[in-house]
Amino acid sequence: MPKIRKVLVANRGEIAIRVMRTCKELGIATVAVYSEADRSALHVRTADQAIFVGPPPSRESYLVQQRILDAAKQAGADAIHPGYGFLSENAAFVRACEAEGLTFIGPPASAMDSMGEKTRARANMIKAGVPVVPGTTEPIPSVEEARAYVEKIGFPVMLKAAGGGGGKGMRKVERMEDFESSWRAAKSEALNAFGNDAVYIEKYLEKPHHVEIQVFADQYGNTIHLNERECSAQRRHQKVVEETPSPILTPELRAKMGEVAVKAAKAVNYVGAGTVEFLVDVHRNFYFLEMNTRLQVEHPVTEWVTGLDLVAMQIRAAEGEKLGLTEAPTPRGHSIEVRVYAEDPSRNFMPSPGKITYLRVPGGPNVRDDSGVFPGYTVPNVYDPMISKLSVWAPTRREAIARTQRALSEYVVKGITTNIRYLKAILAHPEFIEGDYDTSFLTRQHDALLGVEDPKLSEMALLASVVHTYQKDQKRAKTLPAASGGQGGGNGGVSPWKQALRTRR
Ligand code: MV4
Repeated sequence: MPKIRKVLVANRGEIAIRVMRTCKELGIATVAVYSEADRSALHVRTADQAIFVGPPPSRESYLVQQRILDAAKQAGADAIHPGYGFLSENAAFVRACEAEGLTFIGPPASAMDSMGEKTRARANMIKAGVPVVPGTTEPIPSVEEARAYVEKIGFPVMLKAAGGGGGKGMRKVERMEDFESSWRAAKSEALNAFGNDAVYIEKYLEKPHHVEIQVFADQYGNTIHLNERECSAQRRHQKVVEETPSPILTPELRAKMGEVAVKAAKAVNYVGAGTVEFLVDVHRNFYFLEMNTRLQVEHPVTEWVTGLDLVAMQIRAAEGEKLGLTEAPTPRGHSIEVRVYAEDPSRNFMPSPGKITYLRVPGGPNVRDDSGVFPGYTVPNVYDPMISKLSVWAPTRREAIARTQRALSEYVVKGITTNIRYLKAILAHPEFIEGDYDTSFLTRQHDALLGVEDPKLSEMALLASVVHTYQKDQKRAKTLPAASGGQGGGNGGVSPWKQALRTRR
């Protein structure tokens, strides 16, 4: 198989830049694609060459397969790296690349087919001996049959869309009275999100942890795992903080989950970088949830503790090189990643696009900032508002938390609102520091993490400011000639504490 000499990166933002960085180190030329909204984006400036692919909406640019293929041919690229999202898990696109003689840097289309549809993936995993969450392996054809099944397994249950994962078309149901309306809601949401209204049923797991295993395979069936990532800090099925090792895994559980993840990957003849997601329940039983057939956002934490470059490994695997490793490297130290978003936590995390007028990026020992922005850049409102992933390494978890806090305190973004304060609050929260936070953590601690004012503290602050103002006025009254109206400094004789209350309320 020939070496890859020129890669078209079919993505934007930080991940496009991440992929190009490794390409450069390997002496591989890079081609960016960009939409109308990304003319001045950093990934365009980072690439050796850039090709326009259409209007701002990704449906009309980054997702148009033929435009991406045409761009690759026009540039003379021999391979396409899809990043994450967009076309990265689209089996039809993989086949189209192959038909055009382009190397797709990722798994084969057949592996995507085996894992893309959730009920099929569950059936495949059961056949391979991988534990899945108890439930059905077929979509349920009617609400009557669904009810009958739930009578058998008991409440609570989770209705899930067969067409895709990520929490869309998902409904928890606790009582038969709610079943029919939840069933309808799940079906219509599933149809909306995936164009497929098929829904299946799982037993509901209480307060599970989300732990995922990174796997890697070459084209010759050599498959290993690269340990886990703890991803339980999520809100609305968006990961916010990821870390490795997971504070809840023992070496035994890690080995067991790693072995099962390798079994899952082998069962679908996986090639390249993939992730097997598990839910871990309170008894530390683990169940297959889904497999992500792509390089994931949070891959840097795995790179930190293994010392590997996952993008370089993807490229070598695509070139047909044999995997150098025969087993999981023992993870070294601890790594944490936080996702920096252009969003306003105090306004229900509404995206906050706009111009970055000032930017200071953290640095120093063992700090990595995977960013897609620069000072003067305008964050567009048509794409995901994640502007950077900040990741750190330290010998221990405690030190990694301290280092993340230190790095976050160096981060200054002006002109737009970010979630940086929210991230600091998560890392300072006793439940996070304790290390046993489950997937309900961010929802349960919503108010505490937003720094919703403690009424007692704000009353104290008010009192302090009143006393301060009063003392200042007293001092001025002694040193300066009296202002008109006498005491109170020209405020019509209104006492300072009343003034303070007026301005506050
Ligand atoms: C579950 C579950 C409890 N029981 N399935 C959410 C996203 C999707 N990937 C699967 N999800 C869940 N599936 C059963 N049978 C709880 C969740 C869940 C969750 C999972 C991972 C991370 C965050 C979460 C937040 C709420 C619910």
